[in-house]
Amino acid sequence: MTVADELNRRFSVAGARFIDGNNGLPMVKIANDHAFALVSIYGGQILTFRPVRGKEVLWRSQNSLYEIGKPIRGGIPVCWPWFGPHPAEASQPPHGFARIQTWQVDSVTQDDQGRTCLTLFLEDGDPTRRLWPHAFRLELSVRVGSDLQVTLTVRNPGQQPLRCATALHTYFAISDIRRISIAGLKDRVCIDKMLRNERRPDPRKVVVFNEETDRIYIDSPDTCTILDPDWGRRIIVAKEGSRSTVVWNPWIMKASRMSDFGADEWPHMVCVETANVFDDEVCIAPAAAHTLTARISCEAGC
Ligand code: TA6
Repeated sequence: MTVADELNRRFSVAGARFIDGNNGLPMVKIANDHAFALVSIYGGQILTFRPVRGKEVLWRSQNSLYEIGKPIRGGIPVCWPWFGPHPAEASQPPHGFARIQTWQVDSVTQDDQGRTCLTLFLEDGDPTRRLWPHAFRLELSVRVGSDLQVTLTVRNPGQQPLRCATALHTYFAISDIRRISIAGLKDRVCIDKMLRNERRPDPRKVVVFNEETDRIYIDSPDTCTILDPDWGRRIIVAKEGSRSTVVWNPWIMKASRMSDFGADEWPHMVCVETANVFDDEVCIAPAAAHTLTARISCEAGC
């Protein structure tokens, strides 16, 4: 009996089925009246989301790896408890360890609107305490309807305050990075990682792309919209509990240096990440919790 078989035995709900996915990793395939989605239990990572009347919303590399201990390139990786390189130990996994651990399934249900609701969780254990000596519980709640709602809750069961960075590192599928723009970040202070983390407000009404772009917009709680005229669609990224927005495209050279990123894929993705990083890291009191939510929807037109 595989992990998927056991999960199907424990959780049986219309519109959701556990499968042995890529490389045998346990995943849950969701197909309801609103949308299709695929979620990897490994990493607690949403891999695809496609409304029944529309194109795929999330981007995933053709070269993604599906190996325990390595992150899956694409979808919505969970970056926690640090963002980017580990602040002190270069040997630690980038973007924390949550995306390279196998999570557990807490519940799978269908609500009264036919939306599929999945909750996964990850708790501290020997593998995580070797990397980060704190007790914690992460809960990822995914609601698949005509929009995709993702909520990450960080609980602090310990006796000491828990300081952490969090990001839903969402990869969006787009027509061409040189033809899209992102609205919602005007006048927000941006930390530009391409300019040695220089900080300055971005006065532009929309962010456009003509080179490698790696920017953290701090104190940016607003909804962002990806405007994609060639595909005639807008992707709306609304959020709660998030004060940072990270915008990334590796462009040609950086993409060519990543083995899990196809050489010709860089024009067809953009990351708009719902986060609390850098100045916006959160400090969670003992017995308290912090919740961050992204709500992703698509509209026709631009
Ligand atoms: O969110 C942007 C970023 O921090 C970039 O600097 C780049 O490293 C990207 O994340 C991907 O990181 P990964 O560890 O998934 O290759």
